[in-house]
Amino acid sequence: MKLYTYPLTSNAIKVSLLLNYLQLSFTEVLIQLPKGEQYQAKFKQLNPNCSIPVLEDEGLIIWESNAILLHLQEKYGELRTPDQPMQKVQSMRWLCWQMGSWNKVVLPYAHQRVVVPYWGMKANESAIAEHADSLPKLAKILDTHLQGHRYLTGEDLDISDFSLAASLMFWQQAEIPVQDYPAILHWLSDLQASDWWQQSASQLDDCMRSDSLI
Ligand SMILES: N[C@@H](CCC(=O)N[C@@H](CS)C(=O)NCC(=O)O)C(=O)O
Repeated sequence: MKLYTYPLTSNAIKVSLLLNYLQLSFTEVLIQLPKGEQYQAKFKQLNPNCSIPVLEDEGLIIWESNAILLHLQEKYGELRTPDQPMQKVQSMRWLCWQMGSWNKVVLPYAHQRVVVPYWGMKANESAIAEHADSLPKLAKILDTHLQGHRYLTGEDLDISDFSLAASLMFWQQAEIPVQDYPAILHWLSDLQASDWWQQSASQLDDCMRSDSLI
């Protein structure tokens, strides 16, 4: 299994979290986004969108990070039992919400305040401000839901947890304003305490310290 990735982005982090959770071994192929490697013809053949992450698994090429999570869960995770169809629907709902609503608002924080400075450039705060007004509404929806559930689809960890929590990996450093949403923080600290989260966080930390992502 090969993962084409640039580990410092939340769409890549969510895949790394799940791979570590499932304890799957894979070869990481670094696509240097700051050098524009995503536009090279060879990579474009894998993903015509010119974006990471891309998973190659036994000849199957999968792009779109949430589709990768779904594939890993279906092939290597515990399959959902047929008597829980609503859990699958709930999972899909949160995955759609993450990609369609949450990402647009939350992703710019870490990108502008962590990734861009790491590349030696100045954060563009207006890219954050463009959607920042929507954050309280979305955070409230997530927080209210989590008040009644340990994880997004109930008592069991789900791929939608990986998908949404990945974007909060750098929430303090990026000053993503979720500090007033106790259920989000509780859910996040539960995830952060796990071995697989710690493993992904420390792999990311090692990459950043070695300057291998520039
Ligand atoms: N919806 C896609 C988004 C992929 C995406 O935008 N990836 C970014 C990094 S998070 C990327 O590769 N950007 C490169 C570029 O835009 O040039 C997914 O979830 O996989």
